[in-house]
Amino acid sequence: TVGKSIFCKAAVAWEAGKELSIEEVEVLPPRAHEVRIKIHYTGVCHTDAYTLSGVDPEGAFPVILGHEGAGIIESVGEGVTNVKPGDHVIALYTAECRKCKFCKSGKTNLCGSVRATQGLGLMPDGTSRFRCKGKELLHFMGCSTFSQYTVVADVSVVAVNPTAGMDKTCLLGCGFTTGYGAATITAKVEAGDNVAIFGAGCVGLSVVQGAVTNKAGKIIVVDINNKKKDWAFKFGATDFVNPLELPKDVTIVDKLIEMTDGGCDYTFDCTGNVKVMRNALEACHKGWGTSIVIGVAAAGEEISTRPFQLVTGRNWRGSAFGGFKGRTQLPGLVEDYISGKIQIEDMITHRHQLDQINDAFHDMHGGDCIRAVVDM
Ligand code: NAD
Ligand code: AHE
Ligand code: ZN
Repeated sequence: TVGKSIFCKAAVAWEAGKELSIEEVEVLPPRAHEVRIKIHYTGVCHTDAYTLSGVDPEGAFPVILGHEGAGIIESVGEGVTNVKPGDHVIALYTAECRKCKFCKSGKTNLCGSVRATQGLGLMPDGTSRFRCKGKELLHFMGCSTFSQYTVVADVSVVAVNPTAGMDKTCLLGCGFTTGYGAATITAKVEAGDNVAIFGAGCVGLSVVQGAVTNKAGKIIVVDINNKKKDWAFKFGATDFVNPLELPKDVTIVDKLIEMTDGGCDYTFDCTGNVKVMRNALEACHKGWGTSIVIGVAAAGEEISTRPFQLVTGRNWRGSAFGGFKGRTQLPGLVEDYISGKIQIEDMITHRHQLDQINDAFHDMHGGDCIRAVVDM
C-alpha cells in the first residue's frame, strides 16, 4: 500500500450537531514529512463533543474528528526520520518541531510549525488526505483519529514503547496528559500545596494524580455530580465538595477559602464553564494563588473578575496539553504507565467498536463515564 490510497472505515461528521456516520473513506498516501498511521484505539474527549456541537470557532465540516489516538505507522513520506513503519505511536495535537520560536523558547509546549493549517483542518501544504463520496473531508486538530487510517505531519507523532497496550496509551494523547501535566509541569505543584480541581472528568482526575505525585496537601475536588466523589477519592483526593449542596449563604469560593485557611495555592478549571473559571480564580490565596484554565469554552464566552483579584496577587494562567512537549516527553510518560507510577486503565469506563462510536458521545453525557475508548 506504500504510495497508494487506502480505503477504510471512518466516523464522519458531515455537519454540526448531527451523529457521526460510519463511511468508507479514501486515505491518500503521506506526502513529504507526513506519516500514515493505522489507528488501533481512540479515546473520545469532551473537546470532540464540543466541536461536533458547533460551538468551536475553529469547527469546520465535513470533518473526521478525534485527537486521542494510538496506532502503528503504516507508511511514511519523503524526509521522515523520527518514526518508521511498524512503530507504535501516539498522535499529537500539540506538535513539536524543535525548530520554531515557540519550541526553542524553553517557555512553552505550544509549537508554531503546523498550527495555522491545523486550525483550518488541512495538512501543512494546505490540502486534505481524506475523500468520501466525491467530497474532500477536513482533518481535525492535526490528528483525525476517528478513522482506521489517518495521515498526520511528522512533527505531530511520537513513537513509544510497543509493550504498552494501545487501548491505554491513546489516553496519553489528550485527557490524562492534559490534567497530569497541568499539575506537574504548568503549575509545578509543590509538597504541601493546597489545590482545588473543578470538574472530575478524565482531565480533572488526572490533575488529581499529578497533585498526588507532587505530594500536594489538600486535594479538593469540586463537582456538581455526586457520582464523582468516589472517583475523586480513588485517585487520591482528600476532600470532595458539591457546590449545589452548600448552605444558601455559603458560596463555593467561601467554602474553599475556609477549608484552606485563606485560599488555595493552585486551582484548576476542568469544566470549560466561564463562571466556574471565575470561582476558581477567586478561591486562590491572596498574594500568590494561581488558577489554571484547562477547560475549553464556546465561541463568544468570556471570563471576568474584579481586577482587584489580580492586583492582590492572584494569577490567572492556562494550560494546553498539560505543558507537555509530546515528542520529547510522552515516551517517558508511557514508561511511567508501564512501571505503575501513573494510572490510566482505571479511567476507561466504557468501550465500543467503531460502528458504535456515537454511543461514546452518549456515555459522556450520561454522568458515569470517565473515558470511553473506541476499538477501531
Ligand atoms: P468531562 O465532561 O469528562 O468532565 C467534566 C466534569 O465537570 C464532569 O464531571 C462534570 O460533572 C463537571 N462539571 C460540569 N459543570 C460543573 C460545575 N459547574 N462545577 C463543577 N463541576 C462541573 O470532560 P473532560 O474530557 O475531562 O474535559 C474537561 C474540559 O477540559 C473540557 O472543557 C475539555 O474540552 C477541556 N480540555 C482541555 C484540554 C487542554 O489542553 N486545555 C485538553 C483536554 C480537554
Ligand atoms: N478551537 C478552540 C480552542 C480549543 C482548545 O483550546 N483546544 C485546546 C486543546 S483541547 C483538547 O481536548 C488547546 O490545546 N488549545 C491550544 C491550541 O493551539 O489549540 C477555539 O476556541 O478556537
Ligand atoms: Zn482532548
